[in-house]
Amino acid sequence: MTPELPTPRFRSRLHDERTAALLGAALGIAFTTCFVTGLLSHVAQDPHPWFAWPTRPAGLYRFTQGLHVATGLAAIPLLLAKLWTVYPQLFQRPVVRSVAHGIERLAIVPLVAGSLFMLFTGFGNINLWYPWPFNFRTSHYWVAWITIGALVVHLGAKWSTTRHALRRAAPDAASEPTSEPASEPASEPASTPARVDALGRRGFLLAIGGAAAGVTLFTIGQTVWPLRKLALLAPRRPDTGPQGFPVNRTAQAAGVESTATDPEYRLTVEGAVRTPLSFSLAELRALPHHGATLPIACVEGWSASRTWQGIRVRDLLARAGAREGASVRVESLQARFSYATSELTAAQADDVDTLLALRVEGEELHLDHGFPIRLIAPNRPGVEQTKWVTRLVVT
Ligand SMILES: Nc1nc2c(c(=O)[nH]1)N[C@H]1C(S)=C(S)[C@@H](COP(=O)(O)O)O[C@H]1N2
Ligand SMILES: [Mo]
Repeated sequence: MTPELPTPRFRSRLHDERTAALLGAALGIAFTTCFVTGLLSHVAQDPHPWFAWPTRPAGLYRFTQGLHVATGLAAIPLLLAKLWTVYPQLFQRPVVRSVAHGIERLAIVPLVAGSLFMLFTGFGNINLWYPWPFNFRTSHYWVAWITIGALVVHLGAKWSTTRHALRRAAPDAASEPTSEPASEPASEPASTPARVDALGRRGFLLAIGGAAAGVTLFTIGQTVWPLRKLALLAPRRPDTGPQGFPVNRTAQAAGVESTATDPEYRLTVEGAVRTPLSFSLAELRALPHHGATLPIACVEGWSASRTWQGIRVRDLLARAGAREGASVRVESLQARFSYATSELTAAQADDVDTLLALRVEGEELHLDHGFPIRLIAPNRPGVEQTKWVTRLVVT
């Protein structure tokens, strides 16, 4: 087998193939899960003509997006450890041994750069921290494809090495000789990282596995309710905020404090309808109400399930004489913001649990949760659960 260790400087077993293979396998699983759940999130947000994101199960998006953020976060310590394990290969000589080897090494560039980009931008996004000039969603989406493409090339190139390294029983630390490089630059000082070496591979992997598990344990409570008290590292706790659950954008930040509390407030139903409708808040309160227990599942990974009471969108559509199979644009009082409106597909508009909610857990909605009314519908990304709704446009 070709030696992977280029210089005596990197004799540490933490840089060997088995360590790299184990971390690589863990990363492969995390990245694949993160990629698939990320694609689902895009499908859920941009309806595709050939794939309708279902309205049931109601908590599906909560699960897939919770998994997306959890696997992305767990991948951060794994990726840093993996990069540290394999960085000696940067000094491998000759730089390129063959065409296949050249392609394999070239694919490392988009793989490493893409992975760092994905984890960094994702981490920034869940903290509502955007220290970059480009659009998060578009770049996070396209770089994901580049990264996963590079990962496929990398897996193809490393498949047999990895399998071999994983199959081999963990060798005894004292007896196994470190593979020697074919050519070694004599000038390299032999400075073994002794402290880490003493830790051994098992200790290193345990520490990294522990870090990944710890990150998961201390953030997953943002979406797994029983673990909410442990969500110490998560930017949001699902039980914190007005009425006991989080707010992403307050009424003040959205600039709707006065319009939402204006006595002249009205909800209108217009567009492709036989009878356009218009209601005051008092009239909305007098309409038949229904209850539904549904989560808000933010794309940033937190979620909170609540029991909402409000008016069924399908009832309003029937009253307005909308055709069967109509879709609906839901508009907020909020101006000039890409998420101030959202679309309901025909299936979503027709669902018995798609509500314009006036109340949550029996209380009138807090202004920051969308007073006087907000949209809440099953299996929708949180960003599409529009607050401060003032108009339904039927299409
Ligand atoms: N009009 C409007 N609606 C909105 C938002 C917004 O910024 N403006 N934020 C959305 C996002 S990103 C989420 S996760 C939920 C949060 O709902 P909550 O504040 O009631 O918890 O509201 C959604 N509805
Ligand atoms: Mo959100």
